[in-house]
Amino acid sequence: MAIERTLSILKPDALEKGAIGKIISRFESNGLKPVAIRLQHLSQREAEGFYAVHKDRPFFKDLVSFMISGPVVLMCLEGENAMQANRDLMGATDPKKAAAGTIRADFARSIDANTVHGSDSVENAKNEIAYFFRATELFAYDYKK
Ligand code: IDP
Ligand code: MG
Repeated sequence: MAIERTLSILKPDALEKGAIGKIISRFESNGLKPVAIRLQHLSQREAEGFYAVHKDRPFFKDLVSFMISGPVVLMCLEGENAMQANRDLMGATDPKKAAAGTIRADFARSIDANTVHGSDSVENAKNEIAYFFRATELFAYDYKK
């Protein structure tokens, strides 16, 4: 299987709860290595741009206001099958429907405050990583060592 990269965002509720360490630990113990990490308070423009695909959905306004309600942790994760591996660890969008043991089942309180974002395709992952990180900010692990 190929080494892939995906974008993860720990949403404001993750920081509010003091849960970022526990969540990052789940990534690390499941073969997902951070290759870039930054804590940032997104502006409205940045959040709207990131979620532009959802701009016509009824929840768009609430989603953007939640995402700028506090700082987030932006991360590029790398590992085998990273996009799907991250989605599996996250669980379903609605925490009520998320499988037991997933991040959203364990930490999220609602579909709005659902703790984590993860890219949903390898193609989208490339664009989402480039939206927040310059190529020079991504650490290149040497897997031959
Ligand atoms: P995902 O985060 O699991 O990929 P998306 O469908 O891409 O889910 O939606 C982006 C975000 O928008 C979700 O994480 C969630 O916070 C919010 N969202 C999605 N659907 C709803 C909804 O029906 N009501 C309220 N918020 C929603
Ligand atoms: Mg999505």
